[in-house]
Amino acid sequence: MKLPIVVYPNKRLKAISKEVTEFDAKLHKFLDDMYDTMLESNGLGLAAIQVDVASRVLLLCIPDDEGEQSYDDLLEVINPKLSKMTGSMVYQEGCLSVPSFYEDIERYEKLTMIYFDRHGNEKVIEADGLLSVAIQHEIDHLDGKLFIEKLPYGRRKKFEKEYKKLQKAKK
Ligand code: QAP
Ligand code: CO
Repeated sequence: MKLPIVVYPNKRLKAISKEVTEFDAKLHKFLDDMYDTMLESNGLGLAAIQVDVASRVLLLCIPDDEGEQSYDDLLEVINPKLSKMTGSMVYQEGCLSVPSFYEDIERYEKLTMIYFDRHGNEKVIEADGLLSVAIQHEIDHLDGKLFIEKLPYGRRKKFEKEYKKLQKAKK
């Protein structure tokens, strides 16, 4: 079931999400609904707060070399913690909660993430490139942060102006 997406400037996106404690059927149904929502919206990542649930849950599904997204590459991430962040890279990011806007953002190039899967099993993954960038973007959501907050003052101003114009045109 597809869930409605919360979009900027909705203040719910600033909520600090809480750790998951129950790895039960309700969580599994929610993860399945998040997956439907992400795919139907053409996303490669989605955090729970983007569908108005303040839990430390996120999904990632990075397309392969042909640009295909497959269920086999789905990463369900619960209560993540980052370590061993190294290097830096710039990637043009977007966000389902900031529709039709893309900007270059600097992030760590490599990192290690410890997290739990849907059954409460602890996992470790080493990530670089797009996966590393996407992990950092989604974990920022769990802490109430959006990628546009990383823009320098001038570009942020330009964004606010263009975004307002776009929102008006949509109404
Ligand atoms: C986060 O973003 C991300 O504006 C996931 O009209 C993005 O899935 C991490 C999307 C880039 C790393 C690099 C955005 C779809 C999807 C839009 C997304 C839109 C339709 C964004
Ligand atoms: Co996002």
